[in-house]
Amino acid sequence: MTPQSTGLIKPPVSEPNPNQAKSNGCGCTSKNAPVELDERTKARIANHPCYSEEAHHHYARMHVAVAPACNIQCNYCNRKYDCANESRPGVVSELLTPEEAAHKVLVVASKIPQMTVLGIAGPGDPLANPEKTFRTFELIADKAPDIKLCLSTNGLMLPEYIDRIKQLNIDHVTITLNTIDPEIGAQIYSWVHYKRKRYRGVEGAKILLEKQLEGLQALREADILCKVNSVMIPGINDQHLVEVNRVIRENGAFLHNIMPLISAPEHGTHFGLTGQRGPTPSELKAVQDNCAGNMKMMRHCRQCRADAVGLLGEDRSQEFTKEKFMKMAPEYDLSTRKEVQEGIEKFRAEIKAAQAQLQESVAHISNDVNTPKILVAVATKGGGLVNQHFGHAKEFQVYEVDGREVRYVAHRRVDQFCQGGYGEKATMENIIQAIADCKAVLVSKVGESPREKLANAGIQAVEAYDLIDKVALEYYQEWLASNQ
Ligand code: CLF
Ligand code: SF4
Repeated sequence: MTPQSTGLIKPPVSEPNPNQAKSNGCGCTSKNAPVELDERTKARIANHPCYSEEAHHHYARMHVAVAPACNIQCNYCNRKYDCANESRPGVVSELLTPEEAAHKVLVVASKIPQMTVLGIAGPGDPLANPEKTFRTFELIADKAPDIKLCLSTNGLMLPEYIDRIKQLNIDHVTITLNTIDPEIGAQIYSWVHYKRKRYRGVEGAKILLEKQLEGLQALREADILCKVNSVMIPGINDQHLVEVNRVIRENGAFLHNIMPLISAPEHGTHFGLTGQRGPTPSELKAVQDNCAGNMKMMRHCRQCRADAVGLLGEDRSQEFTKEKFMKMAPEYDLSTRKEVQEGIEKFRAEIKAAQAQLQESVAHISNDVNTPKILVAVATKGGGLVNQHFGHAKEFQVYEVDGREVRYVAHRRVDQFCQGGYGEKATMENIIQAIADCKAVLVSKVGESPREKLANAGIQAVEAYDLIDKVALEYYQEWLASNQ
């Protein structure tokens, strides 16, 4: 079924989105036009680690798992586990009451003052559990007013709750919208439960898709920032996602997060059991690149848990299990949090100044010169720095470098190389496979043995402790000189 199929949901008449790519004047948008944000939007996302790629190096989010029920069945979800629309498949979170959740948020807010966002993303659909979800938000808004509230939903009930969302000052909402075509939707959703009735196939998908677009429009009208998640399912919606991107942009979405389908058979999902594969990293990147000229694309999503805590690349949820956090005092202190966050902002300003200087120093590379693009992997603990030992990395961030720009494109999860002081052969192979398309890996330190193995695989290990942009550009110049 093509996007032009007769079943396509007709999007409502749209108004221009102020944050989409600039038109080139002939009505279509240039693939290379930068997506510029207005100042107000920039301020609204400045410390949201999902909505701002830059912020994710510095600020943390947390989720509370208060919403167990769901009103649809996605073929990539097994309801024994957390909602796979906003969480990593195969994970089970500890369910909390709104009061327990509020206690946990206050505990985390004091232990991790750079935690700026509270999201509710499951373990089912937050709007299929409206009372628990909104009660939790109410408690947080009352006790920790500086924390931004964030909600992720499949969108079915969004039009019904838009006023409540606005009232509660929930400024960021994610809709998982995988298609605008009910025929494609019928291959993704096995049923939709709406107003006490269960609908299957195209009929069910049509209801869901209409509500999702209606919800998206309503968010725009209510001036609430909306991110759209789309799960990329090869052979089902992969070719269609560019069309999805166009429609959501026209209807007010601010950011598009195309996530890979994860369909391990052991998760027991329909797709997992029927052999539906997920996309390769290069297939995912190709679709993201195809959409990138039109609106901001999120590429740093970690498909986190419904009880995730910490920076996006780290998982501190085990430090705050129910057994542990219920024994901790909720010592939320607004002034300490402000102080820490002011320190972060100072540090960010310094990084920005250093990056601006860097840009000046590479400005001599003419824009006319078509310098090749390469990928480099980076070991980082955050802060926009190369600052992690090769052996300690549980993921590598991948950047595309062309001599002028250093652009975040993906992250690759790996098994940690250093395990009790010893690196394992199998772990090394797993790491090399994960970053095989990178020319170099930028790390604060690396041992002789892994350095040699990386070199044998054609990946140069570069040791540095500095700005990611700086180290990547310096390496690029070296690489270019030896490859010309
Ligand atoms: Fe949570 Fe989602 Fe809000 Fe972020 S996560 S509800 S927008 S605060 Fe972020 Fe996690 Fe990706 Fe979600 S990395 S899965 S996009
Ligand atoms: Fe699962 Fe989330 Fe889909 Fe519900 S909306 S079926 S919880 S992935």
